[in-house]
This record gives sequence, structure tokens and C-alpha cells, in this order.
Amino acid sequence: MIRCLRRPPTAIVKTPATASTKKHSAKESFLTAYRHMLSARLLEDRLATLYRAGGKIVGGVYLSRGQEAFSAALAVQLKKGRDIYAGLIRDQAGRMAFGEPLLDTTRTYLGSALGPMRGRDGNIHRGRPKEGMPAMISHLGTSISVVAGMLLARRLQGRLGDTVGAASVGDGATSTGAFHEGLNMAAVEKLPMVIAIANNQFAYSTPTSRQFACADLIERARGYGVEGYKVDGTDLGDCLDVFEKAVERARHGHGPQMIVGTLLRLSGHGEHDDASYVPPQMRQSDLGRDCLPAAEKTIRSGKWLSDSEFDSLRIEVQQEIDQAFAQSMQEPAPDPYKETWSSFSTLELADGWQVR
Ligand SMILES: Cc1ncc(C[n+]2csc(CCOP(=O)(O)OP(=O)(O)O)c2C)c(N)n1
Ligand SMILES: [Mg+2]
Repeated sequence: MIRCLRRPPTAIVKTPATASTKKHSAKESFLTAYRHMLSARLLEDRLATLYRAGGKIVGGVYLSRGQEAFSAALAVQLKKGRDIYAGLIRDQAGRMAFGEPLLDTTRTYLGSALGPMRGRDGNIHRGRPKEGMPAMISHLGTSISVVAGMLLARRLQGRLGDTVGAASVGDGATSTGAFHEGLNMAAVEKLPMVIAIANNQFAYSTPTSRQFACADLIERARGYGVEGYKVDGTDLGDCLDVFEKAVERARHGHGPQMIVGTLLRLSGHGEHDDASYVPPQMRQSDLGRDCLPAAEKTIRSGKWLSDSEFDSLRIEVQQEIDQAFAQSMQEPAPDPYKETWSSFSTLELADGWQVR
């Protein structure tokens, strides 16, 4: 279900397309997003197994199970090499859809010195700032301010062009000061920004009823004077549709777009958390629908992939994942005697590269 809080004017700026090319590109986006969802799921399943086995992964493991559709749908609509994408802990699929190599994930989790964090981070704070992907910041809500700042900097330097900046956060992040300050500034400056809020009903074990008093998070959009849309975060087709329009509207001068995806986190906050606080009836409701088999059902009913093509895709994706893990496991950990001890965490920043 897509609900639009403030219905956009009918004249959405669009590149002219015939009905058949539009249908074709919708199918292409769906299949591309599906591949990233599948890849994220299989990769994270392996991470969970390694975490439980012990020894290889030192830090925590944070999974995005159930949130892959909402995550991938935003990133596939962005222009790689041009736009900005700040994903959070549930954005393995989105990161990959924005171009992050599998090796960045496996090297970071396995502590390889060759990874983007040089083996200094055990899980998720990696980034590729040079390629428009700021390293993930733990402090909830701050990515809103960071992306707004990056867009404003580009505008002041006269090189904003048609860049769009996207930041993805959870429901809990919307309670932080940084979220409100960042969103307000983006709204006042009418920045070309998309704010994706994955409302997975919990911030760790805190339910949304203890997080906000408005009937629905989407109501906050009106308070800031930005356009807001609500979408079923388990439905890949709907998510692609809403993000396509949001990115397009942000790109064409309509200011920040706030999208709230309603879904349920299907794992614990991290693999150390059994999520026993999630009521069983919530899991059994529409909220608990798993977006991956749901997307597969759409593909099958449209006959977009045959059974053998599904099998080949899964084998191909699994092989890529196995290869990335095998390579990262053989790579060296950081050597304290050879470290430069620069305070920058990401390799790109440590190498003297300037933030764009
Ligand atoms: C400002 C701040 N407060 C607390 C934390 C600790 N913390 C990390 S993740 C998390 C829950 C996040 O919930 P939400 O934003 O809903 O995202 P989700 O984990 O559900 O995807 C908390 C409280 C933090 N990182 N930053
Ligand atoms: Mg949450």
C-alpha cells in the first residue's frame, strides 16, 4: 500500500517513455533489486553462521533480514558516481545496489587489513566516501545532517548539478535531535534529499509506542513542510515505485522527500539478541511478511525468470559470496608495527583524499 501524505502535482517531471519501455525498465529494476536482496540475504546467512561458530568474527553481526526490499529499492534508483547514499545497519542490500563490492563487507567483518576500514572495524561502519557513500555513523540520526551538509557544500561550491542525497534511518533514529535538525535544515534549504525511514516497529527492544506519540511517523513530514509517502516495506514493487518518484522529485527541485516503509525486522537487533520481545501475532501479521519470497512470487507470476534461471542466479550469487569470504579469510589482519595510526578510519580518508 502506498499512501501519499501530500499528493504531488500530477505533472511529475519524467523522461518521456512509452508504456512498453516503462514496463521493461520496471521489470529490469525489479530484477536488479531482487538480485541484491538475494545476495544480501545469502551473505548475511553466512555471517550469522560464522558468528555462531565463533572465532572468525570478533564484533557483533547485524542483519537486515526482512528489510532488503525497502533498502535495495532506494539504492537502485540512485545514480552511482553522482548521487550520495548513506545507508545504515539494515542496508546491506542497498549498499550493494549502490555499488559497494561484496569484499568490503566480508573484509570488514573478518578484520582484513585490506578492507575499507583497514581491519579496524568489526562490522558495519564502513564506507566509500569518494564514491558518494559516507562511512556509517553509529550515532543515530546523524546521517541526515551529514548528507544535508554534503549537499549544501556541493551547492555552495557550485557543483551540485542534479545530485540527489539519500539517507536511510530506522524509526528509533527519528527520535534524535540530529534527525530533526538535519531534516529541518534540508527542508529550509530545499535540498535534493530522500530520507528513507524503515519503521521496523522496534528500536532495539523499544516499541514504536514508546518512541513517538503521533499516529504515524509520516505525519512528521507535514510538520517540516516536506513531502511524505508511506509504503509497505515488504513489497518490492511498491517500494521501487515510491522511491523512483521520490528520487525524481528531489532531483527536479521539489525538496526533501520523506518515505516511511512499514515492515518488521525478522532477526534480532544483532545476532546476540533473540528478539523475544516481538509479539508472535506481529510476526504473523502482514508486517511479518518476508520480502524475499514475496518478490520471488512476483517474478514467478510475471514469468520473468524460469525455474532454471532462478537456480542459476542463486548458484552464481552464492559463488560470489563464497569467493569473497574465502579471499577475506586468507588476508592479513592489521599489523600494529606497520600501522600509520592515522585517526581516519576509512582507507580513502587515511590516504589523504579530501571529502567531496
Ligand atoms: C544517539 C544514539 N543513541 C543510542 C544508540 C544505540 N543504538 C544503536 S542501534 C539502536 C536502535 C536503533 O533503532 P532504529 O533506529 O529503529 O533502527 P533499527 O535497529 O530498528 O534498524 C540504538 C538505541 C546510538 N547508536 N545512537
Ligand atoms: Mg527500528
